[in-house]
Amino acid sequence: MTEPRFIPLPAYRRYPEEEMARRASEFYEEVRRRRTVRHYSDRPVSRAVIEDCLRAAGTAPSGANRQPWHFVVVAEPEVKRRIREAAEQEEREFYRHRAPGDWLEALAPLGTDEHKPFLETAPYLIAVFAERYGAAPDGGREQNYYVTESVGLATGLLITALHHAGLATLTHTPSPMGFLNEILGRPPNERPFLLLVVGYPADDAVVPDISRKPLEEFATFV
Ligand code: IYR
Repeated sequence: MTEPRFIPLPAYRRYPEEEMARRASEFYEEVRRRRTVRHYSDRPVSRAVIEDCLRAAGTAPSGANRQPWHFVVVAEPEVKRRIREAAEQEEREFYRHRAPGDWLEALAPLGTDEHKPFLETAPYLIAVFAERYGAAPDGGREQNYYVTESVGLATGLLITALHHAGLATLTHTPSPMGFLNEILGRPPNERPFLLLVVGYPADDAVVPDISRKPLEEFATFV
């Protein structure tokens, strides 16, 4: 058994209560401005910004600290084109045949369909993969834990970091997404989790007129 090693908690900051309240409220004001965007500008985005946002994502807590995520950042137009082609093929099936009526009804307020031009317009697609198992030092399989939860937490941080930097995102989940392994050359232990579209919103971007639940509806204090 490996013995645990401990260090004093590094870099923790305790704020005076007033400042804490102000920070909490300001953060909420910042994140509530985030909207999922489906209309993108082709304006380039600095790779260094994407790298920092990925570093932020990589600070997420994970089961047994396995950090079971891998992010593939796609900027190459030909690769984006192939991803769009494969995604639209799946989406056509979804919207025309696979989706049950109640699912289509639930999506109706969003106005989505099988056309995904943003997969080529936006400067970056970030394919998020979940490492179902890792490689042990002896070449065998190393079990990962709470993989979906861990990758979800990292992706949430990534979306928040990108928003904080002034970029728009779209959480896109073509289903099934196996084509991402093939196009991006990822190994079979990595399960595609979602595809994040990243860039500046188009000048004429519009978003669905939908609202968020008030706190009382989604939180209970006992
Ligand atoms: N993957 C499809 C359908 C879709 C599903 C859900 I759940 C959404 O919140 C939005 C869309 C698409 O991307 O169009």
